[in-house]
Order: sequence, then C-alpha cells, then structure tokens
Amino acid sequence: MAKKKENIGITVKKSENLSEWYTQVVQKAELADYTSVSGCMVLRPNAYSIWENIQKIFDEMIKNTGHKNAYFPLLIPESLLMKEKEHVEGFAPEVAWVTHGGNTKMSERLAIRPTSETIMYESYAKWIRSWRDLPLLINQWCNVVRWEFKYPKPFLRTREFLWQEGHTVHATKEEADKEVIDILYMYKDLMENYLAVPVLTGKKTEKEKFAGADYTTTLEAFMPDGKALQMGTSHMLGQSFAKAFDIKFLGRDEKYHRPWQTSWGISTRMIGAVIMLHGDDKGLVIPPKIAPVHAVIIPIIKEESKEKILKKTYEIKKSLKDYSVEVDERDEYSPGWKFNEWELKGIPVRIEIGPKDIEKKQVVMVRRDTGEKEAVNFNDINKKLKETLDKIQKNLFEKARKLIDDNIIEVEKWDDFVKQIKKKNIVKAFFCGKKECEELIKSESDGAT
Ligand code: 86X
Repeated sequence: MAKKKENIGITVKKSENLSEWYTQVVQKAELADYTSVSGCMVLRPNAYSIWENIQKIFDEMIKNTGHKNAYFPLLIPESLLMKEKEHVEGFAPEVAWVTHGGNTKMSERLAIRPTSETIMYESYAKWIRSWRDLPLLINQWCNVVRWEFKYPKPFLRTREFLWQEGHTVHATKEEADKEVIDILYMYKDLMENYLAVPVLTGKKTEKEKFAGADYTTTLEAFMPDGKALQMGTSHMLGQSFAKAFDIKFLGRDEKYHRPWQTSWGISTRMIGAVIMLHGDDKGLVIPPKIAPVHAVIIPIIKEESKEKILKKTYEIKKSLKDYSVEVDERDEYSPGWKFNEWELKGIPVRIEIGPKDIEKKQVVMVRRDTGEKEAVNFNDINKKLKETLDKIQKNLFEKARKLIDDNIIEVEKWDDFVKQIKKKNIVKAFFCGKKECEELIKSESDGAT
C-alpha cells in the first residue's frame, strides 16, 4: 500500500523567509546535518557527491595547466604560524589549538591549519634551489578550521570546511600576475559554466584584501537577499612570504633572486550559493553538470503490468549509460510522493513510465527547473535527455544572470548611491580606492562593501 504523504516538503516560501527556507532545504534534501559541535557539520552523501563533482572538474582544469596535488600536515607549530606577522594578526582569534598529547602538555602548541601558507612555504624554502625548480605549482585539497563566533550556516559559514588551496612560486612578477588572473578565470569558468552561478570578478579594496597579499582578486555571486557572496579568491602575494620564509633561487645569471608567489582557494561554500540561487519552493535544484544523479525513472506500477513496466524501465536505464540514472521502484510510496521527494532533492529530470506509456511506446520526461512535461518516444530518450539537461543548465544560468543584471544599478551621484544600496541593489559607481572613502561609504550606506 502506498503511504500517505507525510510532511516532508518545504513549508515556507523562498520569497517569504529565505533563511528558514534555506535551513529546511539543507535538512530535508539531506545535504548537511548539525552535530554536537557548533559550526561543525556533516556533509551528507547528497552534498558530498556534489563536492566530488566540483573537485573533479576543477582538479582537471589545474592538472591540465601543470599544477600538481600534494598534502601538507594539519598541525602547524605556533612559532611557524607567527612567522609572517601581517597575515596572522587579524586572524589570531580564530585559530584553534592542540595543546595536549594524551595528558601531556605539549612544549609548543600546534595550530589546526586555518590556511597552509606557513607550513607549505617552510618546505618550499628547502625545495627551491634554482630557476630550474620554477615555477612550482602545487595545490592541496583539504579541510581547514577557523573558530568563528558568528552564527553558523551550513556551507556558508562553518568552523570546519573543505577547500582547495593552490600555492605557486614564480621567477618573475609578470608570471605570478598571470597566474593570479588565469586562476581567477578558471574559477569563473567553473562557477558560471558548471555551477550556473554568474559572478562578478574584480580586485578587493585595500581594506578587504588578504593582509599578506599585494593584491587580492575575487569572484562574487549575487544572492536573492541582495547580498554579495564571496565565491573564491586569487591572491598576488608578491615577495613578502618569500622574504619571511627565505625562499630564494639561483637565476641563470648565477645570482640569488626572490621569487614571486600566488595563492588561491575555493571551498564548500560554493554549494551554499548553488542552493540559495537555484532552489525554489519545492526544494533544491541542482545544475545538471554537477548533479550526482541526472535523471530518475519512476515506473508507475499496476499489479497486472508490473513485470512489463519494470523490464522496460531497466532497458531504458541501460540505454542511458552515459548518465547517472536512478530507478525508484519502491512500492511502499505512491508515484506522487516520489515525485515530490525527487523534486525536493533537486534531481534535474524525472522520467515517468506507466501502462499507457508502454502502449504508446513513450515515456513522460519532466524538467525540475520549469516543471515542463513532454512525451518522448522510446527511440528518442537518449537524445532528448541530453537536450533537456543542456536546456536546464542554460536556463539556470540565465535566470541567475537576469537576477544579477536586474539588480546592478549604475549611478553617478552620492545620494543615488545610498538610495540604491538601501534598496538592496548592487551599485556600479566610480570609486577612488582610498581607505577613508571606503570607511565613509560603509558607514553612510548601511554597510556597503
Ligand atoms: C587568508 C588566504 C589564502 C590560501 C586564500 O584566500 C586562498 C587559499 N590562503 C587566506 N586567511 C588567513 O590567512 C588566515 C590565517 C589565520 Cl591564522 C586564520 F586563523 C584565519 C585565516 N583566514 C584567512
């Protein structure tokens, strides 16, 4: 018997209470869960598989451009972490420490990495000898911990998160400048063409740049609440770390030189942006290119035709071997209940097949993003699925693009600037870049950054 519909759906509208809506989607789509440690959350399989897809895409991009992966230790001695003062100063209150091994107090406490510049550059100083060792292009995928006290939000603000951090060393400033921009545009490609999240790229102000960097470039997405969300950063570190860690190389001219460095990172926070931006009142909507499951086939089973329908269902699944396809043949749930559940989980395409469809040699294909239904002949399923996934991918991006475009307002006067910021728009205006002006802007306009 089919179960009666329980209240597994989202009970608030996205437009009415974004924050509550977000929390419900995360929980009910089984993306993440809280634990007994505040700010430390479980990435459940539905979210971790999205992360694995993102990793795979970006990992290939950086490998194709000569970068290699490595793994550096989790624990960083205090003295090492403090070596480049400028970069730690503002962050020191967020460092989590390991102080004991069993009952024995350590002679020097160890930081749980908040970022890995120090531990990596200590090694770099040993490994880099001559111009032949450059460029050094290393990335690591790992977890980091920052003990923040702001209210945690799954994916968007957690004390532990997963990320990649790339750390490169170059012989010349020009090469390092180029690396910063190349990575920035790889990030943009990933975010726009795979996550379907349009981003604005640019340079952070003096106040907002990474203190250890000469300059910081950033990618910012625009959320439905009118706020910008930082999706990634790519820094030009200049020579400051090379000096602090005494990284040098013997040039072709037989003289010692200071190399130039970059660092860059993206994290599981991106998943939060995907949820916020693409989700709707029915729940999650996953862009096809990062979806762990592309399509779910739901056989509409009547006792007399059960065998026939299941046989065809698995035939179809087999014919779709280029895609990740699930079959939901649970008979304790009604078709309608299953439809709702797969919609809640954001799976891009639903394929329904019932007794009448078999007779007509067709299935019904349903898009998650628009709800559009279409009858598709058995012979066209493969082709149609590809087309539909492409359409969904494109539509999600274009909808998000429109949201950002509609909310960017260009102004020339200060009063208009303040007015538009208060309306939660993104404002495009001239900015002199001075620190005093930045502070004034922030205080006079409800905290614009
Ligand atoms: C800044 C800079 C940089 C590599 C990236 O943005 C991309 C990947 N690193 C990270 N940052 C800190 O340096 C930092 C340091 C300490 Cl000690 C901390 F507790 C928190 C931090 N947060 C950010």
